Amino acid sequence: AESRGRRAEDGRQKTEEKMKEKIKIIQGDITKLEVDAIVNAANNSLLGGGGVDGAIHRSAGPDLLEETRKIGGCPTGEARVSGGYDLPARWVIHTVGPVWKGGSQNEENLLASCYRNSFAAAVEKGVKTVAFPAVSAGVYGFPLKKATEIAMRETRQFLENDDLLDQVIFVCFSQEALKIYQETFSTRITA
Ligand code: AR6
Repeated sequence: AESRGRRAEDGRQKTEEKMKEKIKIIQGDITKLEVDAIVNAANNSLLGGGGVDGAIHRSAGPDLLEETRKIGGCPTGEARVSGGYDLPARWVIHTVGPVWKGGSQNEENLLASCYRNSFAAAVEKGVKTVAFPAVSAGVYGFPLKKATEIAMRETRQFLENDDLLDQVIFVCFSQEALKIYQETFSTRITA
């Protein structure tokens, strides 16, 4: 029983080391990152909008809109991939988060699906490094702390079962978001 306990503890430590190595939390503008893919917090039309979506379309240039027009939209909780065009990132993974309506409209599961489907899309393209904004936590009103917990949980689950990604970067726009992400990382990932 003692060695079983030790093995379980070794396993936990290994997971923790892997998470610390692969997950990075930074403050900044996601459009500036030289990663294989950045995730966009899009809307169902995929035709652009405000927030991070607007910033991504502005930096990528009009060819992005031309491609997303052809994709023809995306249901909430799913993800679609386009090129990055003038962005430093090679790919944009467009995911559509839920609008927060108080929590009784399946919002948490839909947001978890955004992360799962974005990871699946990243794997499909052979991406090694991917950056996420706080999907749904802006205009769509999802409480940031709760959104962060879902993001961390899904990322941990993915990284535990898959060795295809080298780096997952959470990009926080504000200092406040940075603090929440860092706190959630210490309680959810390395606790
Ligand atoms: N880099 C990183 N994060 C950013 C950036 C940036 N350049 N700009 C904003 N954020 P939001 P949502 C943060 O509103 O809530 C659009 O109109 C921001 O501070 O962009 O999913 C779409 O077209 C926040 O923490 O996305 C949809 O209609 C996070 O990104 C709708 O907004 C997400 O905020 C989607 O709303």
